[in-house]
Amino acid sequence: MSLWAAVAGAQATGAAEGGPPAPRPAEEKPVEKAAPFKLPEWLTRFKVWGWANVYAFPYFERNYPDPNKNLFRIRFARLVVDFSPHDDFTARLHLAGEQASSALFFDYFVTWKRFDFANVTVGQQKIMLGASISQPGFELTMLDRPKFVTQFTKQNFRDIGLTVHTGRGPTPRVFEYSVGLYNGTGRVPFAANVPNRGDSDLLLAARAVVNPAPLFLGKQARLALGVTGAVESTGVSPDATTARNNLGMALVPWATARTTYLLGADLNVSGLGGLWLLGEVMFVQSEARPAGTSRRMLGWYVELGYTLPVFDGLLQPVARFEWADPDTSSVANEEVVGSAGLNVRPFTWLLVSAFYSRDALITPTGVPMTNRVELRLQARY
Ligand SMILES: [Ca+2]
Repeated sequence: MSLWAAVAGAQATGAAEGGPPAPRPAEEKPVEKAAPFKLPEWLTRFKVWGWANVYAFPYFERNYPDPNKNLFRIRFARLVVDFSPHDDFTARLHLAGEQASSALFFDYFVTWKRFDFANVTVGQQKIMLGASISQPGFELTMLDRPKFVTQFTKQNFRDIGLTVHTGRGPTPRVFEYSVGLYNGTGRVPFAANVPNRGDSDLLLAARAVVNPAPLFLGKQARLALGVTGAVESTGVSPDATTARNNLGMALVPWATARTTYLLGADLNVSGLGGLWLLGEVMFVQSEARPAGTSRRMLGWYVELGYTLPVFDGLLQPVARFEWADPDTSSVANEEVVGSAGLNVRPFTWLLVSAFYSRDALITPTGVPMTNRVELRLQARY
């Protein structure tokens, strides 16, 4: 026994050498405490979480064609199960209840995380087609993503395939990337038929982000510049339903084989004294095959927010301006949206927001406007 162990042992019994024996409490019976309930080890490797958004439309111009006319609707209702059977692996099942669709499998994939600079994700997953799409739904500063971001890309931004990417943990990074190859069919609804596609009908997507802020502005700061590129080849003639899973969704008007290219650039500034800035430009070109018609689309937006240094940072005024042209070869078909609102976070799990937006559709005969007031209640669990 070493000297330190001997001293420690003596102190533990209250009988250090040369000292009086420690008094023992008389007649005290040991109290039997119930052992705390412990989950089996394998069960702790599951994490179940999600979020739900309820929207309300207290003011909405009902002459405008829009499917969201009800006073209340559920925009997001999500349940995610992450299972990590081994430190190098994560498996995810992401269930979603979305408007105009029944419960769906959004994500089901496995990620191999052995190397932080090259994680590999295989399965159905979200494709990182720009800054707005890369944001999780529960972190959206505005009520929703810009309308054109959804229209220019694909339904739910998901596809089946393989992605190699940098680790997606909370540690800030100076460089992030993702490169993926997908079958281009899009998100596969549960038990629904999916059109067959030729072997060469693939979607290739790549994104890189450089964020030098952690090097000189601290770990929380983000000054990130991103670029995104994607190309998709579609061999079958998409109909109105399946086209929603192709790049450019239903904005590409012809039902024939086509090749579509997407290019995007974005800037995100956050973690600097309450400032939030997100700007993005996106260009899409689709070409019918074997040759002939082509369609070009261009859109951009700027989003600005500021977390006020009062009430423990509870209040965040936000605003966004977005402009989109779904066909650059024709005039008077552009759409301009301006919106402003306030986010309130009384608890970390609760977000309450109010937004006003004004949507202007430029047409050859005039500029019809739509004004609306929308409320958001988001709970995370
Ligand atoms: Ca135009």
